[in-house]
Amino acid sequence: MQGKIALEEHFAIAETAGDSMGYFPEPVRTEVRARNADIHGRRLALMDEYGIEMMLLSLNAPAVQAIVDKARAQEVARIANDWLAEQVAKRPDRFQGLAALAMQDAEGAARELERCVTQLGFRGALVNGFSQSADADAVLYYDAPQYRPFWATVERLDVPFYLHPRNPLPRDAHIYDGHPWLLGPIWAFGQETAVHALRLMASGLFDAHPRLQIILGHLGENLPYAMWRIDNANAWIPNRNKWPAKKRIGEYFSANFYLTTSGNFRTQALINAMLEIGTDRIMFSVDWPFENIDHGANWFDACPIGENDRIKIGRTNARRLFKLGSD
Ligand code: GRE
Ligand code: ZN
Repeated sequence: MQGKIALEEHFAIAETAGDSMGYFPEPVRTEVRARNADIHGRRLALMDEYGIEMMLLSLNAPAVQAIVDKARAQEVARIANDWLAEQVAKRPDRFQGLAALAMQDAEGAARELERCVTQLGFRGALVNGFSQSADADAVLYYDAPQYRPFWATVERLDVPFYLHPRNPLPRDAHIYDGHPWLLGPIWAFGQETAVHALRLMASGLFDAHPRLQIILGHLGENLPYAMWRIDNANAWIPNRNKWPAKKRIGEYFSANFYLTTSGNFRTQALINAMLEIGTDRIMFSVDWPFENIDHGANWFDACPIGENDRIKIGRTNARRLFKLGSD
């Protein structure tokens, strides 16, 4: 398919280039580092070759979220966003931006998002899971009350928020002791991100801000497969669990979430996601440079779904959500 849009596509700046490299032994590490640093060379050539008209670009992970010094986290986010704006300005027909945000400071993050959207023309934000903070060794999840004004800003600006994976901190990762292979993209990224998304759904955030739209990668971090059981297990025994939100968890999933195909190029998983959340809420992505454009595009272009669905998932859903034009 020509004209695809891909939206979980990363780059790195000098300050973040070393992040996550532990997952890539040589010689792939050198290759991924080079991919991360490139925008207009090989990346653009591969986009041409595999029918990707546009990438929405975002900083790599965990980057800003793992910087415990609040002021430094804000500085790195700003450096990355300014650099990204310069790259987008060179080829706005092929690249658009998603903002990095130092969520360590909810108010500052809202201000930076507003700057990125209104002054730099960015289309939304991509944040790498919880943020670390030096205060009391905290891990900050965004269902916490101090983030409500931030979410009000996201809703007012009418831009989507991509909740991208990161690993749990070592102190919270004992289940993986002796099995480090389970960390990162193999399992822990998805587990961590799915729980964060469920926290948002249960918190009442989407009752207060019903127009918020959260994007999850990797075909929903396994949530489409789990959604029925979550609500059913909570429904058949009265008063088993209580949460602040007014509706069933699945209702928020269907109304406030979009999924992308990043790094999960599997027809069976796509069809499950289509049945659970619907074709209007799934969008093509690769997860370059950590996954491969040829793997994602070759699978997607040939996977056995209807052509109307391919066009929606490959292009028009993203055009609508990110206000990229109506065709
Ligand atoms: C990512 O998407 O950010 C990522 C990493 C490291 C390994 C795989 C991966 O940061 O998808
Ligand atoms: Zn990614």
